[in-house]
Amino acid sequence: MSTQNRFSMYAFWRSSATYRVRVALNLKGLTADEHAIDLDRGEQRDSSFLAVNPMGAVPTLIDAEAGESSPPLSQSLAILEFLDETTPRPPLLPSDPHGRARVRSLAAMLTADTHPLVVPRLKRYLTEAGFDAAAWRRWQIHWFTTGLAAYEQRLATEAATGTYSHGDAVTMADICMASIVMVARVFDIVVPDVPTIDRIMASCEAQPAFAAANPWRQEGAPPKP
Ligand SMILES: N[C@@H](CCC(=O)N[C@@H](CS)C(=O)NCC(=O)O)C(=O)O
Repeated sequence: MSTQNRFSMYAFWRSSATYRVRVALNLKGLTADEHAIDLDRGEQRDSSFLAVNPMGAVPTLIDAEAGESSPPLSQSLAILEFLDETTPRPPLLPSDPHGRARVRSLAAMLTADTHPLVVPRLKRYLTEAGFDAAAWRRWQIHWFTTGLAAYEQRLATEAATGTYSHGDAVTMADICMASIVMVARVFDIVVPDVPTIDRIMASCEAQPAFAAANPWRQEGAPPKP
């Protein structure tokens, strides 16, 4: 019997976008063999990796069952939707269109409007443009706080918020929220005054699928300071 895993994934231990896919795989009882792309060493810009993902970013998921003409799967949200369509249980999106739109909107606040502002390629550009370590830290704190405060405001004021960001089951929104809180923690940034996020985060972390995706538990992670 073949022991080869269906999925393999280019990943990095602290990557927020990779964390999203790890949680989704765990929730659905799937696994992926990981190949580390060391973002601190700039391996994402190696020509061999750019041939796999021209954006030079992780995660990138390879599905051994995909046809020869199917490219690697990139973009964490596209991967989450792919996993949800191919392994529907437990669902990562609600069943009604308004609910799905709300969850996708919450997810996009953090994955489209927050996360790209704190990735290594942006740090590299701003550093070359004159940012020192203190300016970068102020920048990180500003954008993590802006994104999570806006997310908190929606959770605290919208009736659809429940045990989790949308109702009483984990959705894509929680995975994205946790991915941003986690990477902020890795950078030792704690955003204050987000009680709803803190409450939901505690519920997420109590679940094995989230706990197993903790960045500090991944291969390649340095000892936790
Ligand atoms: N929108 C992409 C973001 C991917 C991304 O930027 N990943 C980061 C790690 S979390 C990365 O690989 N960055 C490399 C760089 O910025 O040079 C997704 O959701 O997958």
